[in-house]
Amino acid sequence: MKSSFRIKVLPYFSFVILSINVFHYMMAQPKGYNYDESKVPDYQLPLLLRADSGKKISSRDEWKSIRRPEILHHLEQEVYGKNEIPLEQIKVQTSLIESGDTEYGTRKQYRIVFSSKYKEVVLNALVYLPKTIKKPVPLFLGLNFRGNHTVSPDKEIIITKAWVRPGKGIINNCATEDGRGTSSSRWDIQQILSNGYGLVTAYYGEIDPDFDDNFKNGIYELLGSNRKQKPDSGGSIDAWAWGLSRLVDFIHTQPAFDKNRIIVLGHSRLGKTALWAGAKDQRIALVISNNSGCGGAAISRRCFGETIKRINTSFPHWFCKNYSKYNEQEDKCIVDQHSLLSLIAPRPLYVASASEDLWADPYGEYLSIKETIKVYQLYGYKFDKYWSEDIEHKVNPGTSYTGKIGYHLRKGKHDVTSWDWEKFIQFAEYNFSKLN
Ligand code: GTR
Repeated sequence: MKSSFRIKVLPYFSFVILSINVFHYMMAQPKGYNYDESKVPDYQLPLLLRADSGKKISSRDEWKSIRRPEILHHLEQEVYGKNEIPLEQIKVQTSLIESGDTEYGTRKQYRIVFSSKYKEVVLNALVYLPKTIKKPVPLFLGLNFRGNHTVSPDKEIIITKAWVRPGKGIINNCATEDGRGTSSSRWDIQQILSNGYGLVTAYYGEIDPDFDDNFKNGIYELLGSNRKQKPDSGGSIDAWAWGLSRLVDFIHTQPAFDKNRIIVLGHSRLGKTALWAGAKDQRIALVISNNSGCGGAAISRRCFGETIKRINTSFPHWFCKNYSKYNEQEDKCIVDQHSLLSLIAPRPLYVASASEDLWADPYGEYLSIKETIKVYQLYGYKFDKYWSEDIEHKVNPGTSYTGKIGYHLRKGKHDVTSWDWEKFIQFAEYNFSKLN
C-alpha cells in the first residue's frame, strides 16, 4: 500500500467506519436510559406461586386451576388487552393460490380471507415443506416484518399489498420488487428444511398495520367503525397474536404438518407477540422469543434499556391503554414479564438474547426465564445445574443452554442469524425427541 494512500484515505475510511458504528450504537442504545447493571433499582418480583388470595400454590392442579388463569387475566387486563374479535361470527376462506418446487423443498402460498358483516381482511401465508416427507413434519411458525417476499429471493413469492413501514425496497409504504430477499439472512430456510422442519410465515402488517390509527385498520376493521377502544381492549401485539392463532387453525387443516409439534417464534416486537400467542394458545407446542426485550421476556422492574414509559410513548398502539398506568411505576404492576413466560409452562420455552442488544436487556431476559423454573418444577422437571449457579450479572456471550427451557446469548447485535436458528433447531430436537 502506498504511504500517501494510507495517510490520505485511511483516516477518512476509519472515520466513516467509526461514524457508522457510533450511529448503530446510538440507534441500538438510545441516550437517557440505563445500561449500567449497578444502577438497576432494588425490586421485588410478583410471586408466581402465590395466588392473589395469598394462598401458596404447591401443585400443578393449583397452578392450572387457580394461578395460571389469574396471571392470564392480569396480563389481559393490564398489559396486552383482551381480544374482542367474535370468532364465531367470522367467516374464514382459505385457498391455495400458488405452489412450486425450490432448491430445498416445496413452496405453497395460501390466501386466507377473514370476513365479518363489516369487512374482509386478507392474510397471505407462505409455506415451505422439506423435499421428502414420510410423515407429518414439525414446523416453525413466525410472522415477518416487511412482507413474505423479503424472507427469500424466490421470484414467485407474492408481494404484499398492505401498508409497510419504511425500509429497503419500500416506496410510500408500499412493498416493491427491490425488497425481495432483503430479510433472507433472518430466515435460514435451507437449515430449517434440511433438518426436516416446515416453515409457515405471514406478514404482520396484513393482520394489523404497525402504526397508531386508534385501532381502526387491520383486523379491527372486522369489528366495524363504531367500536370504541376500551382501557383493556387488545392492542396491536394482541392482534398479531390473534393472527398467529388463526395460522395455527390453518396448520390444523394441513395433513403435511404435525399438529403436536407447532413451534411459534418471533424476533423483537414479534418476539413479544410469539410469547403472548404462546401464553394464550396452548396448541402451540414450543415457544421461542428472540431479542424480545421490554414487553417481551425482559423484566420491566429492572428499568434496564427500554422502559415501559418509552415503549408506550413510541408505540402507543402495541399494548392496551391500561399499560400506561405503569409508566415509571413498574413496581405497581401486578405482573412482570416472568409472569408472561410462566404461562408457557409446562411446554418447552426458549429465550434468545444478543450480547450487544442492551436495549432489550439480555440479562433481564435471562433472569426472567430462570424465574419460571419454579412453575416447571411443579410438573416434576429437574433442572440442570447451570440454572442454579449464581452468575453475577452476566452470562458469557456465546453461551447456550438446552433443556426443558433454554436460553442463549449470541455474540452480536439485535438480529436473527443462522447461529440462532441452529440453536432453535437443537432445542426443538431435544424436546420433540421426548414426545415420542
Ligand atoms: C424497537 C422497540 C423494541 C423492539 C424493536 C423491534 O424500536 O423499542 O421494543 O420491539 O423496535 O421490534 O424491532
